[in-house]
Amino acid sequence: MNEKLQACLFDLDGVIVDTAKYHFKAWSRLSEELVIPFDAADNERLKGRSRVDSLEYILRKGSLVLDNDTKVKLMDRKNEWYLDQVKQMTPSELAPGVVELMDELRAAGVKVGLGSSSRNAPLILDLCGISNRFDVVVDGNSITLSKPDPEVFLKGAETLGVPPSRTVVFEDAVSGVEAAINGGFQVVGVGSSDSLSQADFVIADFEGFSMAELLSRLS
Ligand code: B16
Ligand code: MG
Repeated sequence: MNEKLQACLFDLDGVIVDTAKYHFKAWSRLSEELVIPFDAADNERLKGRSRVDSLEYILRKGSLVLDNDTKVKLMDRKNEWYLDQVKQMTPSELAPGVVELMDELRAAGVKVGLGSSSRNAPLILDLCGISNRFDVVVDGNSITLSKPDPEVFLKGAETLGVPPSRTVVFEDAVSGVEAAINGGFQVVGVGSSDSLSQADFVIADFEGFSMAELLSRLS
């Protein structure tokens, strides 16, 4: 076993699959109904944040104060619209190269886990046919604190029995990169190096990215 790499935790939305576009459509529709402006920059800020944190952000933006029951109803509606799109998902939406990397890691004895804020993670994994490829799944159903709190990744590493310093997190969101750093993990940003500059290093995508390259770029 490699000493510096004993486990990898993958974020879901934006790393394994590109569901940000579905969140964007659903939050845009809700914001439109509430007559609150919502654009791509807002959606970027919500990446990795929980459903309730996302709604609170939009309400703050519109200076709208609502009671708890109304907030729950709004979140349920947003989630219905989100699920209308998610239910059409197939394995063809998996990020190219990500499953190959996960399989390579596991074959080399590196544990592989999911660390996602999404409560819809089990459904998405199932639709994409990858539920059985993880040694642990930690998602929005089993955490109480949203990224940038490190709870989701700490729970994953603890369940795997691997210290954070020997675990690499793959993240597409600024809040997720911060969560990984806050937990003492090494972190690979997936996406743009402009916004994810806090990560140890950034890859644009997983195409052609191997375990050998990961090891060579880890400090
Ligand atoms: P849900 P990740 C996050 O997933 C998304 O990035 C974020 O946009 C979303 O609000 C959050 O999950 C909660 O999702 O409404 O499906 O429970 O990136 O942490 O995998
Ligand atoms: Mg994400």
